[in-house]
Amino acid sequence: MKIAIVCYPTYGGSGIIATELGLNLASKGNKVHIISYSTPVRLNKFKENIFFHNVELPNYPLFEFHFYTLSLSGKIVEIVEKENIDIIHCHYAIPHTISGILAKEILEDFHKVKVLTTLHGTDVTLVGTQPIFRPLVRYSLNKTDAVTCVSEFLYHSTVREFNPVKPIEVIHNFVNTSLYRKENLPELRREFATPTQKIVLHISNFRPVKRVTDVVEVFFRIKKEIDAKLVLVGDGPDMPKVEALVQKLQLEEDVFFLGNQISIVELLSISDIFLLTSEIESFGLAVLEAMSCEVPVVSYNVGGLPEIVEENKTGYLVPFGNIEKMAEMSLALLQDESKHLEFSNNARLRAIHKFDSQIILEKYLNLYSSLINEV
Ligand code: GMT
Repeated sequence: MKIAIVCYPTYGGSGIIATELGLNLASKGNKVHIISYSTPVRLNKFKENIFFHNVELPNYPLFEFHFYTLSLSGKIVEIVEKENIDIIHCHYAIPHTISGILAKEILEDFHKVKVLTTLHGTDVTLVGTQPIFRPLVRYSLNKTDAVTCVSEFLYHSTVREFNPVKPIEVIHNFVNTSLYRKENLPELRREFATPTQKIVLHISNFRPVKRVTDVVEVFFRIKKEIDAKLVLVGDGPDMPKVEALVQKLQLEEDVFFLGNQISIVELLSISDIFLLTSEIESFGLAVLEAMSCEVPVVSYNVGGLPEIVEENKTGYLVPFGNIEKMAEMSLALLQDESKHLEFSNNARLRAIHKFDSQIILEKYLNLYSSLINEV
């Protein structure tokens, strides 16, 4: 099959899933063309059958603002024609599906192509519900040839918000469990902690929805009971608030700010627990990556997280905003070695049996085939 994948390139789950899907499809002999405004972070080395196409933004005195949606449409038209594409797979509705639908309409008389939309979360829950975008998301959902959601939670939110005419399939996000597996890295661990100290990890894009200050508050409470270090990976608008809180709580010696990191397997491999404090999370890809590397997760019980984290087996889900409870459950894991080991094993097994890339890839391949064969 020949597939064009349209996605965001930056540090965010939708771009990561889109790129990993592309890499998996390419490894099975499909031709994959990734279209975005810069090279996605996980497309960092040459791989057979996968190509990147950059969307250029035209400069003209009249165009005070860039027309990304239109430029993207133009690029999709070019690639579909040149590469004889079967499916345009748009990750995140705004603006990718709009551009995909426009490209399909432009090509209508001479090249038949299908548009598939994968909704990732905030394209429905936050961006999609803004009055300015709501009609655009509704249009996207009704005009695209098929829609998938990355969790049951997102499926129900989409039906509730948009009541779309087309059936929606849930295809969960995935992880390559062969690549995301715990490595033995004692030297790296020593750079962060002594053998008796515990390592608490958080990875996100530091946007308000992630509530990273809650992570610091939870760590502050953990630290009162046991010797531990907090490793923060990522960057974003809330970073100054997080830094200020670390200072206020006098945790400077115990918190590592690592910024954006391309390879996180090593950091997951040396961590004891993963904390996620988002107020909403349609899936929470970082949580799945942690589980695949045997790291138990403590998060708020929101969005699609209960579909991934199994309460009292692979981690704990605590009521939203309850920092005390999150600290208590984190300590329950960090202070009980046999429970920690049991949860670590359970987490890895759940990632392998339910969310491995090979299982999920089959679902996408079946959907692509049924779309191509549809008249
Ligand atoms: O949060 C966003 O707006 C970005 C978006 C993305 O592009 O990474 O995140 C969403 O998609 C991810 C991949 O499917 C999910 O793992 C995240 O849970 C989801 N974010 C939210 O629902 C807040």
